[in-house]
Amino acid sequence: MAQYQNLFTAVQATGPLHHGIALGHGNSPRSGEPFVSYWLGRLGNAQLGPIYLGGLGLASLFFGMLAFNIIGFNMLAQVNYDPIQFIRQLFWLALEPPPPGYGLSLPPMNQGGWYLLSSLFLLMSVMLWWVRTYRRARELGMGMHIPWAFAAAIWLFLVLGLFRPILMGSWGEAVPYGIFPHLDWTAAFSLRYGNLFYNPFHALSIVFLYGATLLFAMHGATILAVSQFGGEREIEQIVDRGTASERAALFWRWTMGFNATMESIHRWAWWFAVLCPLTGGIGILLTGTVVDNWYLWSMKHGVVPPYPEVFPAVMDPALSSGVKP
Ligand code: 07D
Repeated sequence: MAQYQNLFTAVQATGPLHHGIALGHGNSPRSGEPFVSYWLGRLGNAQLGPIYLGGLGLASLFFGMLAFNIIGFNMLAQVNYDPIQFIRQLFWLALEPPPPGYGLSLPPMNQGGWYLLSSLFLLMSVMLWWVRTYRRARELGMGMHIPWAFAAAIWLFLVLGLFRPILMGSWGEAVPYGIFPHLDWTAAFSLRYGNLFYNPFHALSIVFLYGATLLFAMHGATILAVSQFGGEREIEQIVDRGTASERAALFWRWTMGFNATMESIHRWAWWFAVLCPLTGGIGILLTGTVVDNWYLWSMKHGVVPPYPEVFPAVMDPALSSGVKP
């Protein structure tokens, strides 16, 4: 018997085009004529638009485009404005922060000045977008869960690019813009501070990263598995017996003895996701400011056993001259 499957066969409910609820006083009009696309409907809602742009959205896009263009044109200049080389070398190109010697002062434009300017614009863009999420949620009478979760990500972004460089006294500590360059920075950062795996907040951050992924997989799978009983009407079913919700809950109670509720699973997921950048930001803020070498820190606090006596004493490589005794 053919069974209803929903892993790839998305349900497409198409009705008349809908412009969304009426907007109150002080709102901008929505832009764009909405239309329906079958292929978009395979991924999400089939209707595209209208979008609410508003003043904040426009301003955010404006500053975001400025940042993007400053980064892009700096990279283009590095390949002598050769479009072919720009494409070929794109993953290796970078806009780097100022060299450490400039501290927190303003360097010449080609010595990190462009980096600082683009960072300012990127920051303005992200902050304006945050206010936009806040205001749109308010307008729809929603809770503030999305803006506050976004704020947690912005916390890590600010620690990496603003708070820690200021505490360290140098813009040179900030992360370069570029695909491989930012990865190289990440690896170099870990090596410089004695392996980030030994930073307990990095470990916690990974727990929440993997944990959020696992919870989302469990929840997504559970809801798809009971969608043939109307399981996507998650919250309203919580109060009913014999529903998709109850089957979903029973599945987990049978297999692992405990189950979240249709409401609490979302709180679990929210906290795991939010705690990932929250703990991560704490870990980065402590690195180089409070702790200089996470491996030595871990040995001192009994997290890792010291090397056996057969080896010479381990010392912080950053303190050594690099010359073998
Ligand atoms: C970065 C912040 C939000 C970003 C915002 C950006 C735009 C862009 C662009 C206009 C993601 C707004 C910007 C929209 C517009 C233009 C052009 C969120 C961010 C708001 N690690 N590690 C983490 C693992 C190792 C290192 C977190 C795993 C090595 C450093 C996470 C492994 C080394 C840092 C994580 C592993 C190392 C991290 C990130 C395994 C060397 C961080 C969480 C299995 C490679 C960051 C405490 C996140 C952090 C971080 C996972 C290994 C270095 C949990 C699984 C040992 C330096 N690592 N890592 O949500 O918080 O990021 O550390 O090996 O700074 Mg790590």
